[in-house]
Amino acid sequence: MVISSPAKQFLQGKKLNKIEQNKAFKDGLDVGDELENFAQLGWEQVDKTDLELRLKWYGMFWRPKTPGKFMLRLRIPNGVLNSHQIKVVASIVGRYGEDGSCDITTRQNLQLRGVLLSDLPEILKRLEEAGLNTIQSGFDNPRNVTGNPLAGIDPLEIVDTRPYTTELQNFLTNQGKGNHEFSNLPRKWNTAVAGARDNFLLHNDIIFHPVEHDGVMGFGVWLGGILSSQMNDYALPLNAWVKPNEICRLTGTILTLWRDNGERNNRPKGRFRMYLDSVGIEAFRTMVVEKFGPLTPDPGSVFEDKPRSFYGIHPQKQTGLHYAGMHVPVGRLNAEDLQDLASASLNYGSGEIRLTEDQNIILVGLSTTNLDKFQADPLLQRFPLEPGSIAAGTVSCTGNTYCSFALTNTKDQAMAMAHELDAELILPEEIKVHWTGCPNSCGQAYMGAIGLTGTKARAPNGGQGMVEAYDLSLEGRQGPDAQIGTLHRKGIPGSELKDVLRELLIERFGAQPRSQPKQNS
Ligand code: SRM
Ligand code: SF4
Repeated sequence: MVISSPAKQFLQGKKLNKIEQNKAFKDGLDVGDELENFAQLGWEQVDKTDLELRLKWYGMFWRPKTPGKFMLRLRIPNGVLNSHQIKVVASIVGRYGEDGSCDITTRQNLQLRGVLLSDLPEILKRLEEAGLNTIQSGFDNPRNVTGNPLAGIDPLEIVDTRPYTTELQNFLTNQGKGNHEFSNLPRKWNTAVAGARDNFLLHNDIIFHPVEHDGVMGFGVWLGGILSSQMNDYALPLNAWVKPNEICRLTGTILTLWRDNGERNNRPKGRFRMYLDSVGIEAFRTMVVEKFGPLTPDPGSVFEDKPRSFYGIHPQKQTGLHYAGMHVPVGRLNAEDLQDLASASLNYGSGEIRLTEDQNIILVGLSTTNLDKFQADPLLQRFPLEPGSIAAGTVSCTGNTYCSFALTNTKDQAMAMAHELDAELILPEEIKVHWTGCPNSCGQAYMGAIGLTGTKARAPNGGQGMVEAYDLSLEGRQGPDAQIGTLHRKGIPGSELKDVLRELLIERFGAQPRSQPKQNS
């Protein structure tokens, strides 16, 4: 086995699965010099492994469902976008007509659809000019760094997470140029920084949670959150506290330990959490200390408050300014939507938008004098400030329109279900319903009060063959009494799902049938 670069000596002597062999033979970042050539050749002529694997290091995902029309995943640390960036994304998506669209992802990020390989070099250039990036956003790389969506405007914030999410992104990606130190990890790596007591991010591989020690603000460190087909669990405390200027070095230390020692043969066992469990958190802490130096014990970083709902208009910490939480049904936007949102952010706010992990948006910097005009804008019919309780908490992964792992059409079904159930039921509060099209759990099913994981089941009522179905989990929670959901029922055929959900919502979540079904607009 030829190992491509001296930096990859950590692979020497290890048993490598097929994917690892391909990564070792040629690093994903190495296709960077070939993008112009690929664009000219066309996808049919590009080496299959470069096309289907290595292009992901540049955010470009081959879609077997739509051959030749790629998905392009950006990196948007902390989910902060300005109106110019939104317009650039709109114009990229817009050129692909019906094929072009954009999804807000469960990592506070955007993915563009319909992208042609011939356009990639020019698109990357335009994104870079706008201060956006796609580098190492997929596969065995450090993913988009998430933070408090209200960073810098949050009346309840402990620290503004933006400088830290940006610093971490720059560290992990070598200022967006691509970082060979972390371009060949055993699997993906998720980083997050909390900024307020209710920022719940324990599903990430590393979480920095703000807490003071001896009057100095720093971060408690939590490790090993995972949602996957193999296991679902929240992060464990490392019992370590670091100063803000140490977060990158600590992340680098931990990443290097896992990169060098993690599983490279049995791919499902390659995730950081499996490595952490195999070593044990205490022993791992000792390994970190050996490389990093002494660690201060965590003075008590805990996730104290239940996550807030962002919907509606709320005061910012800046007097006279407000933010507006708007619902984007299952996070899907087209070019016109993006243009309209960019215009609204300029007309009413400071020209900035935030993306949330729940696949919604927050408009920032609305002055009191603009609120009436804003509330009368027809845009709010598309992206309401007060969606129904079920729509409000609905999160969905991509599903079978574009994802070849998907066993179900999550986004369309999630949207239709929320619409119908909100029309029939009144709930006392917003409820988290997380839909995911397969056990990979991109839609974070086990974090939801109700989690729906796509599967196949026998057709009901003696029908022929297999049909789309869902495994249903319950009682996933974020906040102080956090817990991962537990499986409640397996294989509910799609045609029976609505009745099952309706009954559960009434019995367990205090839903009341409306006397007259609500007329949804
Ligand atoms: Fe994911 C793979 C979509 C967040 C766990 N994920 C995929 C792929 C790339 C599979 C593929 O090639 O088709 C999906 C692309 C479909 C498409 O065309 O859009 C995909 N994942 C997504 C997104 C878009 C879901 C969404 O609709 O929001 C999210 C993109 C985030 C981003 O911007 O970077 C997304 N994926 C997640 C999350 C949630 C999170 O990060 O908080 C998880 C669970 C958390 C975790 O990783 O622990 C997640 N995705 C996976 C896995 C399972 C990993 C595992 O260890 O088993 C896979 C499969 C894999 O990696 O082999 C996967
Ligand atoms: Fe695709 Fe499965 Fe992820 Fe949904 S959960 S986007 S179906 S890989």
